[in-house]
Amino acid sequence: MSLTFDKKEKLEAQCLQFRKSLIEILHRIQTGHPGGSLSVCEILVTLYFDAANISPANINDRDRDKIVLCKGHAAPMLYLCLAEKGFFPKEELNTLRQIDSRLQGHPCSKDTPGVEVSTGPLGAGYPVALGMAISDAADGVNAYTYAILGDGEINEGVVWETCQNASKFKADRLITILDWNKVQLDGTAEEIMPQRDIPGKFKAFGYNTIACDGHNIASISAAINLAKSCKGMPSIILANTVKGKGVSFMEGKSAWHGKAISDEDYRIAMKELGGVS
Ligand SMILES: Cc1ncc(C[n+]2csc(CCOP(=O)(O)OP(=O)(O)O)c2C)c(N)n1
Ligand SMILES: [Mg+2]
Repeated sequence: MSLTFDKKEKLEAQCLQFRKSLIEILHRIQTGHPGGSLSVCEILVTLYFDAANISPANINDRDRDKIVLCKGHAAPMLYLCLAEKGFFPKEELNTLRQIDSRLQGHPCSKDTPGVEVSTGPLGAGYPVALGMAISDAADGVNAYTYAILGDGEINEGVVWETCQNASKFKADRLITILDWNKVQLDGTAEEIMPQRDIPGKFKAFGYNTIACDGHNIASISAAINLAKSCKGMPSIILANTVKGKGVSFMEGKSAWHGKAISDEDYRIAMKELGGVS
């Protein structure tokens, strides 16, 4: 289904609100991962609030969609989505990364309602997502599994083992989205490990590749629709993104992968985002 103008505007407003909440929470707790959370914002919002059939009401249903945030360090943005969906009270967001909180630095499926797979070790979530998609297909379940990878994450060998299998098993119900911000933990992707032709590599592994603007809700939504229409092979959406998107001094900077937000940084960031609301 294509996105209506009203829905697109609503989701854009949601993204801005999440960016503000993220900066507020991470400033308060003086820890966490702003860069990769800001980068994946529109991808998660499009999935949770439009494309994917998933909610607290259907979480125990076999035929609902699944969302696996493989790049688990972006957990704060995932938690904002889950709280907004009603998986847990929004007040709980204030306990992020505290001892005994259900909202740890990386998502835990055992403790946190709505978290599909525990992730954090890069690459480890992807084969699990594929297994879910294959198992759904084998059981005739009418559902999609969405897996979100980071570009640093795809340096993990297990990602490519998963690709081989996704291709072999014609996993057309696995829709992978690459948060392609070209920046990793302490440098650019190019500096850390030249990755060469990423679309060409996925194509060589038997994937249908689709490009989109990962900060444009309509572009992400259209890419998901294209992926859904592709049969007999897995699809990957190469979502062009900017690490730290929305806060000028964080954009494209690996330093903001996981850095505490000072009072001054907080003041500037919130001003740029339009102030506390
Ligand atoms: C197996 C493994 N190695 C190293 C790390 C440490 N680490 C956490 S995030 C990260 C960089 C990830 O970069 P990317 O996938 O591009 O994420 P994003 O830019 O979207 O934040 C690294 C090296 C880890 N979590 N798991
Ligand atoms: Mg990256």
